[in-house]
Amino acid sequence: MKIKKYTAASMHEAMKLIRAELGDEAVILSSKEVESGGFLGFFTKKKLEVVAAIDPMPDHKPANRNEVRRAPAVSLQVERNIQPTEKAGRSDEDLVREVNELKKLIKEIKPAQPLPEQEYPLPFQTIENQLKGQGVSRSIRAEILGTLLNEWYKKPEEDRDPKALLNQTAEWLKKELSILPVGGLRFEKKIINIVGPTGVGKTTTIAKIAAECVLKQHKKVALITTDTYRIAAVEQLKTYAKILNIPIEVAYSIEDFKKAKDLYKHYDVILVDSAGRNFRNKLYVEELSKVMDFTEEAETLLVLALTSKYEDMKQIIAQFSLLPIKQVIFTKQDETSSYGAYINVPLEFGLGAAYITNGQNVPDDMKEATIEQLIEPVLKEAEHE
Ligand SMILES: Nc1nc2c(ncn2[C@@H]2O[C@H](COP(=O)(O)OP(=O)(O)O)[C@@H](O)[C@H]2O)c(=O)[nH]1
Ligand SMILES: [Mg+2]
Repeated sequence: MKIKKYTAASMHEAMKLIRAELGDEAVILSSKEVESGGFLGFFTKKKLEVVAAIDPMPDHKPANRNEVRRAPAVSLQVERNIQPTEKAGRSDEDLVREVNELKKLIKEIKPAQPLPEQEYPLPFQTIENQLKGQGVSRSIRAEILGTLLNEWYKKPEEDRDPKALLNQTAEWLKKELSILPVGGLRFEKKIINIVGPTGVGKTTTIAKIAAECVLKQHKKVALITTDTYRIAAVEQLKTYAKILNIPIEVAYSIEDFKKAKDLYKHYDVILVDSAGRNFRNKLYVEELSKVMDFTEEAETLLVLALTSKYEDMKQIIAQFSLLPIKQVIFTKQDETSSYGAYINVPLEFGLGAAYITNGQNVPDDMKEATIEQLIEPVLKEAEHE
């Protein structure tokens, strides 16, 4: 094992130095921006410090996914270098020195530290730009790029194909999303609560789900609305109920809610609408609990509009985290061209996705979420004019 630190003006330059000295099998362990030169804090230059290593006996052991998640470009090599088989023929002193060297390195490496922006070698930079342009969060991008870089330098040169990187990114995302509940409602619970901030499309989406249940699945559907804040909101859902010829009850209190639930006990599905209000108001979610049922009998879906900023979405999710939510519904896909939330919300909050809505038309503008539908728009190359 040979580990070496390089300082260069750019990642490209560092790669050249590393390749010249350590060869193509070298692996990047970490990189960070450092300041160099200067006088009394003035005239300093930003440089890149890259730690690279070459393993004389590569064993191509696959990376441990969780370790990669914490420190993408680092863990693989550290893990491989404590393999006992590689230590044959070395003295204890060598081993102790190597372990100390590694310990020192690990301390220096900040977990999941992304490479400085605009500093990836060209084919990787293309992926970085695409993900960044779509609003995929910095830490997820760092994980993906770290994994791609590791895989790249593990391969013999003739097997490295820049065109395969996009596919590898898709595979990485697929694997990560596959452990989350992605897909439409299975209606295992009778009560479906729809919650979320104002104006995201809760009522419209309830009408779409109700129509799907009635028209396609021939289920017996009833509606309850707890959104009594605005008269217009009640009327809006009543109109959909009339069109679909299904019953609706208005619940002003938990007692009303329980009565309505009892009234509809022979129905297959009860869809429950709720008031939006300001998601910054902490009391709001507590108030919801006073008129809705969040017990085992019910499933609760959070509606998020893709037109919201991700920073706001994070606040919304935090606000609703008191409720037992496993899946979200993404609305207004048709009103944006930035889909990073499809990746950020599942991977950063462990939430699956049930539906995606893409227009105001009831019932047509809604589809069941699939892993492909979440990934494709994020990786779709920006259309050139
Ligand atoms: N473009 C677009 N508009 C939508 C979508 N879903 C809902 N809307 C519109 O968003 C507005 C608010 O919807 P509403 O269901 O009343 O939201 P709520 O306050 O969360 O119940 C209405 O004008 C809807 O027609 C969608 O997927 N795409
Ligand atoms: Mg509404």
